[in-house]
Amino acid sequence: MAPTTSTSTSPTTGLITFYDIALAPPVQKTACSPNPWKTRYALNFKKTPYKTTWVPLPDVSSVRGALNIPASRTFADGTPYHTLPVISDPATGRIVGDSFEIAMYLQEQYPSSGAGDLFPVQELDFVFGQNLELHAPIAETKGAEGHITAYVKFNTNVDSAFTAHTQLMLDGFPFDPATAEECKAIFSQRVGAPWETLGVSEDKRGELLGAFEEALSGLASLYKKDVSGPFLKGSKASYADFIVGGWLRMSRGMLPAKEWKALKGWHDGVFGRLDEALEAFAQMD
Ligand SMILES: N[C@@H](CCC(=O)N[C@@H](CS)C(=O)NCC(=O)O)C(=O)O
Repeated sequence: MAPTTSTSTSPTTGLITFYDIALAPPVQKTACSPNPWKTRYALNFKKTPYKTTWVPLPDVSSVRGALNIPASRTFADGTPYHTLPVISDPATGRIVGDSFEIAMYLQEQYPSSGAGDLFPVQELDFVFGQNLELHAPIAETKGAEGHITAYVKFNTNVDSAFTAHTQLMLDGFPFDPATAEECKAIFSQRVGAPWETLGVSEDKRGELLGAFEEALSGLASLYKKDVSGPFLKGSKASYADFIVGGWLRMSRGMLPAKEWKALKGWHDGVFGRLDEALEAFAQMD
């Protein structure tokens, strides 16, 4: 996969632009796309000044296309899948269009900014064994080296563990009423089934929630290694926490309230504590 970055010819000064997906207004309250959240956490951790551009879901392809960067995902039939987040950094002229590559870019470009190292050395041996058949497979980021490859693997496995259960969240998708029908049609077309049939009915939720809790047990064990918490490395957050935290934001924003409350309590409450602690890196402009 080609790196999802480009360099324009004339770097200038100014704020980084961070492109996130606009859902129902007020967008700051409903933002719950996991990959953009990983980036927001990373930007706030680094304290790199930025400005958010909110992009309506149906406009993601055209906005990204205008930035001249390749798609970071591919649909199962081989066509490009244009996604956010993207950041554009006028200080270097770089435009980066994949959440993991953005984190690596920030670490490389701003090594000691803010809270310091996004990628401290640590054991991240969480594996989600299930093989997912997705309409747009999850790709492993290329270009990472050394100990950062453990973070890449962790990212892929955490993405898979949550993605396997996002069906539970579909009925709570906070569509912007202005584009809801258009978005539902796009999603329906991707999976080849009407939107209304994609959620999970009341009688089947218990079983799938049980599987979700079980899927997160290995991840929870990692969190319990340093019992001081709330992060994997105790009081020091790292990009691994932001990966999990991005998905917790989606869970918080889209699961029915009582199921989100249950998730926060699973495995002795490690995920609830993590989500709360990540408020320190959740500021929006
Ligand atoms: N590998 C990419 C994946 C990004 C991704 O899947 N973004 C989703 C939101 S979390 C998206 O933009 N979806 C737009 C759509 O489904 O139309 C990354 O890590 O940035």
